[in-house]
Amino acid sequence: MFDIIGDIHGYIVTLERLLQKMGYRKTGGVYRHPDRKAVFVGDFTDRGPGVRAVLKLVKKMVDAGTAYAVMGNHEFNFISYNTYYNGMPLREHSLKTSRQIKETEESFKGKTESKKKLLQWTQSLPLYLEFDNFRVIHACWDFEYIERLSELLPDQKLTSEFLIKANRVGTEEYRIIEILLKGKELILPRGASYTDKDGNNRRRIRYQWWRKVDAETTYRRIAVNYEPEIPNTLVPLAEFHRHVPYLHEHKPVFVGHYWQRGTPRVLSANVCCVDYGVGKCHLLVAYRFDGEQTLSNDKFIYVSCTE
Ligand SMILES: [Mn+2]
Repeated sequence: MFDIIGDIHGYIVTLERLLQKMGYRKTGGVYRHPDRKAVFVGDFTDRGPGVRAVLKLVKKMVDAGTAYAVMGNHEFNFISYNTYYNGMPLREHSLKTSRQIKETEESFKGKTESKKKLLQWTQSLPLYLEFDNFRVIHACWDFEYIERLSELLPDQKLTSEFLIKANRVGTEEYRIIEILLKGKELILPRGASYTDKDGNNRRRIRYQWWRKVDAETTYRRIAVNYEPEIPNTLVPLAEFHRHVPYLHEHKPVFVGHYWQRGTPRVLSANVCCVDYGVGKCHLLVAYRFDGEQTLSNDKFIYVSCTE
């Protein structure tokens, strides 16, 4: 069976502690478990001190068949920042983007060959995984966009052409990456805003794409993370014209990305987020999945970050 592991963001020591706590042992330079496999939900890079080591560890496990991994939005940005087209990087090198990727770039200082190899491997990661009885994606399982993606990229690997288009606002490729790797958002009514965990003033909320919505749905109640400043006013139903809830009869789906707080708990009977914001005293979390259709809060395992 499978251990689905949340966003790591360069915290290598914490990752090794979680793997050991779950019974994985390093043999022949690779972590493995006698009868389980790990599944990583992406976001290996940025923030922590050991980005290169995390990428190496995960790649070794995937290459040896002891783990699976999907791409997160931070890997997408890492690739785009380091890919040039007509002499320009696909993701601009502004103060903001350079600050976001600082720890990742630093971990590769003087390691040009290693960076090239790991960038190539990162670009080969699938955007989603579908198993017999569960699914994995970094942020949002949307049937329509996943079908469209599988038409555009039949073998699931990001091509240069797709990557170029996906960095251009307004293209279908851009939209696919936004939805699958960053989730769905709603723009707040005119004049409304709130302050997020990093102190940024925001006019958009990430919303619970898996939920059923109706005429009573408010911005505050449908937001993924509760913030008292989000207005409790009704969301016009027209905002949900493309909304398809993730019904309970669908296979369980595991995501990262959403930086949950408190004691780990499932988002619904068949939707589970394993991102608890590792770093700054938060948790690195895994869900130990044994094929159940109804997920349980008892199956989380975690370590707190000490790096
Ligand atoms: Mn993310």
